[in-house]
Amino acid sequence: MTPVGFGPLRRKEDLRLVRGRGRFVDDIALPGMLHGAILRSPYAHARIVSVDTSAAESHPKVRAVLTGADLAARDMAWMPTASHDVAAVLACEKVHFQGQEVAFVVAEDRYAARDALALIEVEYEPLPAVVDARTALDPDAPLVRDEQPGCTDNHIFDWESGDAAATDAVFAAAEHVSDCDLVYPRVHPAPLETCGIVADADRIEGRLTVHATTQAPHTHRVLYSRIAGVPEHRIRVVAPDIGGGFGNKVAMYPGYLCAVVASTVTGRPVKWVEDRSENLMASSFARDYHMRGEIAATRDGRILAVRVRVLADHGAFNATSQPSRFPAGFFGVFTGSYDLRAAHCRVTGVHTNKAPGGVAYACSFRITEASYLVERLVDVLAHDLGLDPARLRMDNLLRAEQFPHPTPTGWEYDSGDYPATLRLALEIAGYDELRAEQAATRAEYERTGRGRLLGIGLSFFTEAVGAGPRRTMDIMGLGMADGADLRVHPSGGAVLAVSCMSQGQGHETTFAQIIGHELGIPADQVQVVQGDTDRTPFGLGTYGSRSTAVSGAATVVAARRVRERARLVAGAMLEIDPIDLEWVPGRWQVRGDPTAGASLTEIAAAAHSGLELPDGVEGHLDASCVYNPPNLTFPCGAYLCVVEVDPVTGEVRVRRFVAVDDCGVRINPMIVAGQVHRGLADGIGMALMELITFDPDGNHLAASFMDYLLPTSMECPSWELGETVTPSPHHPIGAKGVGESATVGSPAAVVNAVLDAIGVRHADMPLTPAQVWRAVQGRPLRP
Ligand code: PCD
Repeated sequence: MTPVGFGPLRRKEDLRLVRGRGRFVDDIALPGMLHGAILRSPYAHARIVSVDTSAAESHPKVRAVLTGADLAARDMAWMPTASHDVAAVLACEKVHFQGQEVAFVVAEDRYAARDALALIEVEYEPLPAVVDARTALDPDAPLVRDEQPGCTDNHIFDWESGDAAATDAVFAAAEHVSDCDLVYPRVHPAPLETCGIVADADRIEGRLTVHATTQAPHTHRVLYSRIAGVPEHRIRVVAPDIGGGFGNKVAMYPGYLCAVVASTVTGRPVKWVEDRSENLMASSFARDYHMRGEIAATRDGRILAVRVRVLADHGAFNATSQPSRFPAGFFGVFTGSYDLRAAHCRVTGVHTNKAPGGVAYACSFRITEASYLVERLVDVLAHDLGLDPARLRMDNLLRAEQFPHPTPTGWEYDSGDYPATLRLALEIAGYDELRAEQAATRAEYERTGRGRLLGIGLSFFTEAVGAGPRRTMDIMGLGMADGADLRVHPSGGAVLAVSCMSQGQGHETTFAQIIGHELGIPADQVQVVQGDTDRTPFGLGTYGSRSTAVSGAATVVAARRVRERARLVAGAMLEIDPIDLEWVPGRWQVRGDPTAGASLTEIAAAAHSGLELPDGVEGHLDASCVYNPPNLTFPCGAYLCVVEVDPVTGEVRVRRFVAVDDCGVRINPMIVAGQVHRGLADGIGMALMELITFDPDGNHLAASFMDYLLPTSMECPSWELGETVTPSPHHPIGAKGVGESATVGSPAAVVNAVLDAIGVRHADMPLTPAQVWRAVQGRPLRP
């Protein structure tokens, strides 16, 4: 028997996943299945003069070749994006970035499809490319989107948040202002499993079945329907096991649509799975924000206001996946965790000749950038004023009694005890002893010119996760609410169907635990169904750490509805007014007489039996819920990183990492710890090694894991975790999301630690040995 309710329960899905019995998209083989491959542009910017597919078509194993013109004939050459733009499915008149999709070959096997790509003749007329966002708005910049009528520049949007006048006034009167230019470089979610699809268009039944790597099966079904013109009830989207998403599997990619069209054209199922380079070059990137931050304070360190100017590089198509009214995502939370008088930011989005996207890679829509900005600014301020960064944070954090806290940019933080969280992190780390050790190693270094420098870096973050409410948040017009359907069988076991979709987060376990907690039955008596639009209720899916906050809440409410139905049935069974029954986990019993009652198992049997039920009581115990969250949940955390830097080589070793997270009530603390470990590794990766970069012609310089470095256990210390618990006041079990928290909070802690070690005010990520060495030497840094 597994335990009932919340607690560190081993993940149910691991039974199959750790034995190699997971079933991923590439494991699917349908009878007669063909294989697709994509021809991609070698140029970042070029006009397409001609495309000749005849040689490829005559390859003996090739069954179809699709070009932009073929898709244009079906009105499918362009698809809508979640950010009010369109993106090319297959390029027609020109290519906009290196790796852009130009043609799709379908053949009897993957090798033949790949071989035939080489037989396609494309004549390109290369054009100058705009690669650096900082030059994208220059009057002579090449126009990325000149195929769009009326295009005169590379400008996408201007967006602002906060009160400009009030902020300017605070700055004008402030005793001290610190500022800093920061780049949050382009990085990639890089899930271990790349993106893929098996599309099966059944001409006889007129049905389209799609097995795909998608974090949002229902949203994808709506998109297939809108783009391909097939009604939703004839489309089934199935997400099987997914090998990591991290936001990379939220968007709709050209390869998916090409496979759908190819299956329609050939009448056979078509599989397309991208390789690593394709994933790194062409699917949704993240970040790429150029930020200028200013922070106003009193001379003794009372933070008053923050002012920010951002240039956002959205690549060739504005294909950022985020709620449609938030062009810069939730960047508005750049005020961080502090008690500010005023704040204002202005974000300008521009096109460049780079892959489209700007995905919420492990943060709720641009909060990683926002959190990094403010946590770096606070350290810059500490540096400029000669204050201790821990003290400075402690003095300025929002206090527990200030919640719910309306921020100067219009958010309402739901709950938190920030000082307690920071205090705990400092305590676990032994902050004062660390500072003493740092002083000793520095003195030693100055005396001998040898040794490593110790650095201590802090960050405090507030995440905003669990989008909607649907009143203000939608993706392409679909309000951000999610459903849960709960069926209780005659034997008392249950099947829960949810609209969210696990990519490794362990939903089969945690969602069963939620039911277990609410109904008092063991989690192994609850089967969780997800990732199949034919079998699950509608909802927007899993990203922005919204599953627990939204689908989890829907699950709680559905379970409580089941409990209320069970009460009515128990009343009939016990021949007593249901009012006189009370719930003890797993059982309705007569108030004041614990011996008289019925367990949920007995009630379930009775609910399906011939028992005479009162008028209006339907029988069975099934219930469902569509949950429209009243607000986001706002988890927080205090992180402390200790590094050792070799000033001679620039090498950084992360010696310790303390992470205290507050995600409200924890359903499964073991899974939460795993989620935090994952995000901390992410932070080390982004801070020290991950970078998608381009040469001036727009050639992608990080298209393999030889160049795009991911952190491994070798670079990670043994994590030291702590927790505080301030339940979300509006979530039915007080839980807040946590999946992305550590990715949001950790980069700043690592960067702050490295810069603290070498005594440098600012240097941009990634802090590779070369970058650190330049910083130590006072040489120009990587731009
Ligand atoms: N939890 C608990 N408690 C609490 C919270 C939470 O227990 N309080 C748990 C749950 O239930 C789950 C997990 O934990 O199981 C998580 O959760 P959440 O926070 O709600 O989240 P979700 O929604 O579920 O998920 C999502 C996330 C994201 S978003 C991301 S990036 C990442 C993360 O998740 N991804 C991933 N993590 C992970 N992991 C893994 N393994 N894999 C993956 O892929 Mo985005 O927007 O998409 O970018």
